[in-house]
Amino acid sequence: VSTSGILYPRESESREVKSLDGMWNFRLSLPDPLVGFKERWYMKELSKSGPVIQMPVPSSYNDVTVDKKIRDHVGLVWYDKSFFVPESWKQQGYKIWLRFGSVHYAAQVWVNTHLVMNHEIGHLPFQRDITSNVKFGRLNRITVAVDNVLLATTVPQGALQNITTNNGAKTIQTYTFDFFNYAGIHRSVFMYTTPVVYIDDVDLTTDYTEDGLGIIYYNVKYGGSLSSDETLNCSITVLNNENVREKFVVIKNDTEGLSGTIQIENVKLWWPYLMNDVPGYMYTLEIRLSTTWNVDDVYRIPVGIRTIKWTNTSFLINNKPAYLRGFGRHEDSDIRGKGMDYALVTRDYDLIKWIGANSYRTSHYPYAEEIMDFADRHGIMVVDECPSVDTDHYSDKLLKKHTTSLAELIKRDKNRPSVIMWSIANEPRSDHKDADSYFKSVAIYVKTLDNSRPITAAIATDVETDQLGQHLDIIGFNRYNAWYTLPGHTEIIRYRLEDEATKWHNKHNKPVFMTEYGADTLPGLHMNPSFVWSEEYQIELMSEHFKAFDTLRKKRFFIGEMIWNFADFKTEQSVTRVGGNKKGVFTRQREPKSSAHHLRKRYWALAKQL
Ligand code: GCB
Repeated sequence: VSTSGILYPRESESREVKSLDGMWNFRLSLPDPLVGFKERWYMKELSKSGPVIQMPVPSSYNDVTVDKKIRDHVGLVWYDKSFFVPESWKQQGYKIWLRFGSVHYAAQVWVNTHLVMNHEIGHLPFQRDITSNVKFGRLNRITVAVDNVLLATTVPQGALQNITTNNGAKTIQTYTFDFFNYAGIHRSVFMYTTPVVYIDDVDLTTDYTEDGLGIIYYNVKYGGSLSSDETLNCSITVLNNENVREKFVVIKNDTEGLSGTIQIENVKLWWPYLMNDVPGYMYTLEIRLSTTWNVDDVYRIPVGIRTIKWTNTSFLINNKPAYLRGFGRHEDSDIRGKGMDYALVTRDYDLIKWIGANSYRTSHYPYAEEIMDFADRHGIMVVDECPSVDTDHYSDKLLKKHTTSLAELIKRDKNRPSVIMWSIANEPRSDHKDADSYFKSVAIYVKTLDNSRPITAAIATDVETDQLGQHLDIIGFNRYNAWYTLPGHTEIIRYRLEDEATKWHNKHNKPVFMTEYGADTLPGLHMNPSFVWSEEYQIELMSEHFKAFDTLRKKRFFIGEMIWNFADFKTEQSVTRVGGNKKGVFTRQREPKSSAHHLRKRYWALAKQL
């Protein structure tokens, strides 16, 4: 893992940001998966290699066209785009960076025929200084090869299978996780500039005293090299949410580096939605780095001041116990697949607030930074999950990649007040004999990166055989009583749920929350009495869970409920999925099923009680 930072590109007096989103040239690597490498497609325009189509970025490529070959493609696809680098950027002596928010699953990037980046693991950003590869005042070209193949050593895991067809052998992708393996350039592509000596990374943690003093611990890291006769100065201005200056500090550049403490009187804390009149209060740190011979670099980073604590029975935010009312979700919608889309994100947060939720889990991979920004600003608590889902076939190689995904995630999201826990896995085969030492390593590693937040996971293994819970701070569990287990029998829910949650707590003496429960529901299917797949059944199943949750809440160790799922989403083709997974309380088009109204009553009632 590289030690440099991955700050989100923001323009400032010293930084220009240019979006490379839009239509890119696109083609599948066919018939030979490696033909693009053999014929070196990155040496010239992609359109010179053969026929291309136009593909939107950001977007998954799978559902944009009506071509099944594109939707179900296994292996490499190629993208390219031409763009200008202004001549003025050279005169100003800028460093030029190229940054991808996420390419799934693996990417190789060329700039003007030079290979500049290799990145594996989707859902996470990567960047590189490309100053020496660009041509100023002229047309430049980026070529990207994207591979969607998942194997036993990728995160998440998958396998290739050969099948025989009329036209001979064919390779298909298989995986056990329950969402479509969308691929492509999923998030925005930015080119941006910094001065030669620049703010590379910032670490922020926060605290406050009972008499209203807010405390920000900061550590600023710079990149680029100083000449021997050059000195470095750094200052931080804290602005409130009306952009009025609250504080100004000059940082000493001593042996400790650029680190220290800022105190803010009459602090306004960051509170979750419906826990305070002003949820999601954010200050801005305006960091200015000056050197003798270069232009100053200015970077503004939002910061919310709050504390997170946990005991063996509770989870506290600003020393107040918090009860999570939330969802498991997906980045998923019609046509764009996992492509980041501001209209969709805005609608989703509007629905989250309408329903009175205060939290969600980024099941089963990190979500776009733009989505996380909304969480910070609206006070929505996020259980931030790495892309490890259904982990099986434990190996050292897998462990390395799994921990890399967490390192990249924590580097990206460490300063976000909305992030309240790190989820290190969803439903791993944690009864496997190798799971114990594997997850012990993962958990220890995460603690070395961040010990200010608890770690959790969504466990599906039985309490008795699970090996993962012992390594967590907070236990999350997924259970489908009266769905996969005894479908139709909602009468088992209260007994089983109360029993199991209590067993989790008793085994580990840790707080427990339910990370998944739910029922597939076809909107518009009504049956009385309730029957599986009907809107009535989803409501009945939820009501029984609510009763169990209320009993459990009285026992104090139970800290939250997250229904599966926020909205319907696409999965692999299977006979148990009718047009995808239908456990959403909203449809895939983000309209409510009856269950959304039912959940809304509960979440608002809970919000008022607490
Ligand atoms: C689970 C998985 C989730 C699935 C869900 C289901 O346990 O964590 O990815 O979508 O069950 O609906 O089967």
